[in-house]
Amino acid sequence: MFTIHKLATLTGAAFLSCASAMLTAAGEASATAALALATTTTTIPWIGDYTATHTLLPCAELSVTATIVIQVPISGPSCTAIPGPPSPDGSCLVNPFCSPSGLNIDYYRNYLGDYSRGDFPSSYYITENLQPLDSSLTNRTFFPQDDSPANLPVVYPSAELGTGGPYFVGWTRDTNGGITVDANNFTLVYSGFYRAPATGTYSLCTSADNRNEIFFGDGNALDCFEGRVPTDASPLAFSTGGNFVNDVNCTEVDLVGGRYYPVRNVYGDWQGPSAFSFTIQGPGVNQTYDFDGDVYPLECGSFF
Ligand SMILES: *[C@@H]1O[C@H](CO)[C@@H](O)[C@H](O)[C@H]1NC(C)=O
Ligand SMILES: *[C@@H]1O[C@H](CO)[C@@H](O)[C@H](O)[C@H]1NC(C)=O
Ligand SMILES: *[C@@H]1O[C@H](CO)[C@@H](O)[C@H](O)[C@H]1NC(C)=O
Ligand SMILES: *[C@@H]1O[C@H](CO)[C@@H](O)[C@H](O)[C@H]1NC(C)=O
Ligand SMILES: [Ca+2]
Repeated sequence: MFTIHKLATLTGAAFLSCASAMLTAAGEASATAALALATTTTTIPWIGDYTATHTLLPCAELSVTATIVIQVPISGPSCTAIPGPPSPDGSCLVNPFCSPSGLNIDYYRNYLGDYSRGDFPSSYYITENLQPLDSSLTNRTFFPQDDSPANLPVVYPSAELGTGGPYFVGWTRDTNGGITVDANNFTLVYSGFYRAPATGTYSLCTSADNRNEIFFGDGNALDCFEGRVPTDASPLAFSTGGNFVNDVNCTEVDLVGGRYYPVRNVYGDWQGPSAFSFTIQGPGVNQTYDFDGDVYPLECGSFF
């Protein structure tokens, strides 16, 4: 099947040769040749699915005139494949003119002891309708392990945690996209689209102090139709860490080259030192957390 963007209708007996021939939807060269011979050309813009095979009759069977409909696919900006459907492979439609300016990174409030500790849900930033404290773009999904500061005043703001919940006043750290956070406790959401460079099986891996959840694909990272982010999705993988031990967890996904897959990482640090890594490895792609040229912000999505 094939999405038709333009139909050219040709009328005229001159076009028909004595040989039998088949014109198919993909035959752009045939379509061009046919246009050159046409006596009448009518172009009708049309969006929809239409699979066509037209058989030209031998001369002996010809009546005086005939009408041939030829499908002419729209030509893309640089001959890249026409984007596939949003599902079932999990990819979204993305504006093909959008440039890979990075993933969105949004910094949210995460009270000491909340997300990334226990079963506090990662969807809280949506269900509580939080506004980001800061937002930017980034091609990188990694920041290294840090340690608690030695010379800052300590308070214990959480009644529940008591002395188990020290808060170092004035402690900050750099993360990604130029965003500096309250290093004691914070949440970062990385979201956008990953354009798979090739078809094959990819491995998505993460480690975190204290927790990261990987959401990937249509209906999981976001809904490709409306762009809505689900609050009830289960992550494809998650990892937890702390006390300088951050184990890696991975998941595998089958991707089609050239398609755009929505991805969302919800990272949290509920207390103390922090660290984060999200990597992708695939066919011809070494494991990396640097995605220059391969990631697109949410605003590039074609939603309805
Ligand atoms: C960190 O936790 C403290 C205590 O709950 C809170 O006052 C502060 O707003 C939190 N910082 C962030 C960035 O969430
Ligand atoms: C890795 O994921 C499994 C579930 O798939 C989970 O039980 C385990 O706790 C995770 N490991 C870490 C370090 O979070
Ligand atoms: C992947 O890593 C190997 C070994 O370091 C290197 O030789 C190769 O060029 C890398 N491939 C890409 C696509 O970066
Ligand atoms: C991400 O990489 C692309 C391609 O190199 C670049 O154009 C873009 O400015 C980068 N974005 C950020 C936030 O660095
Ligand atoms: Ca921590």
